[in-house]
Parts: sequence; C-alpha cells; structure tokens
Amino acid sequence: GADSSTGAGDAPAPEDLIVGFSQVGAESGWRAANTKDIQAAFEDAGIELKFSDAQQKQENQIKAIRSYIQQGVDVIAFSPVVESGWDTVLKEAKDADIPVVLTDRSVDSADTSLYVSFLGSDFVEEGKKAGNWATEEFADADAVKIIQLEGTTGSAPAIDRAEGFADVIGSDPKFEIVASQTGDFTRSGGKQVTEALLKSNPDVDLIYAHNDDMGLGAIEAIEAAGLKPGVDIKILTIDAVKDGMQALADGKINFIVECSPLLGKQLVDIVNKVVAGEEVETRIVTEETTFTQEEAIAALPDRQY
Ligand code: GYE
Repeated sequence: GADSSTGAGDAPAPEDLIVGFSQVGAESGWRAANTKDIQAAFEDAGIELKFSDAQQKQENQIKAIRSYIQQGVDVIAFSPVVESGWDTVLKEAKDADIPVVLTDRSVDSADTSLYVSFLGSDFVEEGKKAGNWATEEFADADAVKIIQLEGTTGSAPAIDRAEGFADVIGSDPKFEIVASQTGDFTRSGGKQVTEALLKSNPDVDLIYAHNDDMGLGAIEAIEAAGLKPGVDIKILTIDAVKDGMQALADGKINFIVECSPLLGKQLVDIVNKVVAGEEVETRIVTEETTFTQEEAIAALPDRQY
C-alpha cells in the first residue's frame, strides 16, 4: 500500500504495489508461455508479483488466494482451474477490499461483483472456428467419425470448446463424436487417451483436441499404431504454440485455432487502473486467428512461443 497518496484517484507508484497471482499449473506449452509473459510484464512494470502454481488443483488455488488475502496484497489475479466453487473465497477477497481479476479462464459465479474484470479468450468462439473448419474439410464426406480429447474436466475452455464445436457440427448428422474423454490438457494425457480410444475406434477420421499438447500426444499414439497423423487420421487443435505450429507445418496436424497466452501487458494495465480507482472493462476478449498448414509455415520463423 502507498503512504504517499494525496487524494482519490491518485495512482500509487508501481514499487508500492503487490499483486498475487495464482496460476493453474504447468500443464501445457500454452501455460508455460502464459506464465512467462505475465512474469515478464510485471517485471517490466516494476510491480512485485507473488506467483503460485496450483498444479491443476482447485484446493491449492483457494489456499493461495487466502494467503494473498492474509498478506494484504493490492490486487489478486488468477486463472481458475475449474469454473465452479469460487463464491466463498471470492467473497472473502471482496470483504477484505481486495479487487480480483480473472485471467484466461472464467468462473460461473452468479454474483459478478466478486471480480472486477475477466481478461481472456472467447472459448465458445474457438470451438466454433474448429467446427467450421471441420465442416469445410469434410464437405464431400458422407460420414465423419470424431474422437474428442477434452481439456481438464470442469474447466471453462473444456466446457466451452466442446460446446462451440458441437453447435456447429451438430447441424449435420454425418458428424459423429464416437468418443470423448479428458486428457487434462497434457501431452501424456492426450497420448494415453488416444492409444486406448484408437483400439475401439480404428476407423476414426478426425481427432479434435482441446489444445495442441493433447494433439501432440495423439500424434505419438497414431504413429505408434502404424498410422500417419494428418493423413490417415486428421488432427484439429486449439492454441498455436510453437510445437503445435511445427507439427502443423510438418503436416501432422491439419488446422489450429489460435488462443493467445500473451495476457501479461493487459493484466498490468487492468491492475494499474484498478488501484488508481479508474473504471475497467468487465470483459476484455483476446484477439485471435486460425492457421492452416501453409500459414503455419509462414508464421513459424517469427513465432515467439
Ligand atoms: O488452451 C491449454 C491450457 O486456459 C486457454 O489451458 C487455457 C488452456 C489452453 O492448458 O493449453
């Protein structure tokens, strides 16, 4: 807290601020890039960032948030691993007058006064973009069997990416999701689930993975089964991290919907506004694109993460 403040609306100096950030985990390339970007942005801004990694466990995030409340940080930011079950701890932050910013993932709390802003992607839109590609890619097919590799159960991106995709492909009965299981957004999860599901569904046409890492795990499983990823079985993913883009350029993935992890600068901006008592937008949506194999080849040399 600043002690040199002279009146309402005065922005405290960056070196007087402390922000507590509770990260989901280190499950994917996306997450690694997100962590790096957030840490770098606060470093550049000269604002102290307390950082904790919840290892994909909600109880760890709740503990971290409570400890930030106890320490009296100026702002709490976090990326909620799952959507539900946050009201109690968010109420505790509110009672302690500590503003909370949701970063990357949302909560399903009915009381939106529990947080000041939600900065991140529109995951339903991402799922729709994935569905639109599938519709075009398989325009001439009579039947399309799909395996869906879901993200972490109960997480906003897993729920919304499934929903957006189903919304689009659901209008054409030739598309059938023959199996859908969580791979927890990890490469090893994607590999294990694909290995198992390929045995019962050897004639699958498309794997829709909720992130690149699970798609990369699926590639390993498909190759181990003696098949060609991207050719015998097409692969559609979300994120566009470097390893995913490389696999896309190599022809092993067929299409990637981008989800940007570069949220650091915007988060710093929100923090600065909140502590200065300025209005902040309650929802800030990240701008994103999509990549074909040709576009991945062109974009790879400049890809930062
Ligand atoms: O797509 C996935 C990560 O919440 C948008 O989490 C994020 C997702 C991202 O593990 O790779």
